[in-house]
Amino acid sequence: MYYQMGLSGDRLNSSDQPKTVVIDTDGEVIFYPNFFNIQESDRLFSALHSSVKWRQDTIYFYGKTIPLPRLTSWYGDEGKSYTYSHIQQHPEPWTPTLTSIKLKAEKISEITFNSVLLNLYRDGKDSVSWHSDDEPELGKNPIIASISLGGTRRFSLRHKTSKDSQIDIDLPKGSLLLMKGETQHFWKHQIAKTAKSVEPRINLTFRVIKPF
Ligand SMILES: O=C(O)CCC(=O)C(=O)O
Ligand SMILES: [Mn+2]
Repeated sequence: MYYQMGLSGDRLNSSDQPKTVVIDTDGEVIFYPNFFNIQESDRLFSALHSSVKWRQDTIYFYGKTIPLPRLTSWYGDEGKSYTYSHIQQHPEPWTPTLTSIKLKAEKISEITFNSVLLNLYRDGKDSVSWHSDDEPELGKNPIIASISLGGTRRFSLRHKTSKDSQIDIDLPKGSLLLMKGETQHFWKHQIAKTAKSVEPRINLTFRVIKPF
């Protein structure tokens, strides 16, 4: 079966925020479309776009150095380092803007995060390929709060062993996608490239890095 998720999905109103359950099998993914309103989303996008220390990282692939198809940055508590796509990341210290977003994400996630990975997708050619956030530093069954600002991009989830299990969901500005339980064990996710004209997008994934 092929699902097209949109704002018309099942809506549960157990909290003050409208939410949609995207996955409830082999993990849990919950979508909050209006986590930030449009005005607040635009303000945060501008603030982060101009102030974050964006980096062009590279990966080493079959003997070649390849630039990642997006800019990234890593902020977090001092002393937390993290390996992402074989890149050792040292966090920048929290800024007031990032701390304010973190506090709001923590309230809804009911967990204290100690780091955030930011991605800047400059246009439709920027992407992140199929992966799970299953690095050992994240521990078993990590809770990841993923916030979208700027242009809408399509996020896809695919079960690792069930065929035809792809779920697509467009992530508009101001939305929050919460991934928890066994999601990273059973599912992969991606942001595919698109030929459509899209505005730049910033994604923030708040995470908990465990001590080694
Ligand atoms: O941009 C997104 O929505 C997802 C980013 C992502 O999966 C990651 O950075 O691990
Ligand atoms: Mn990810």
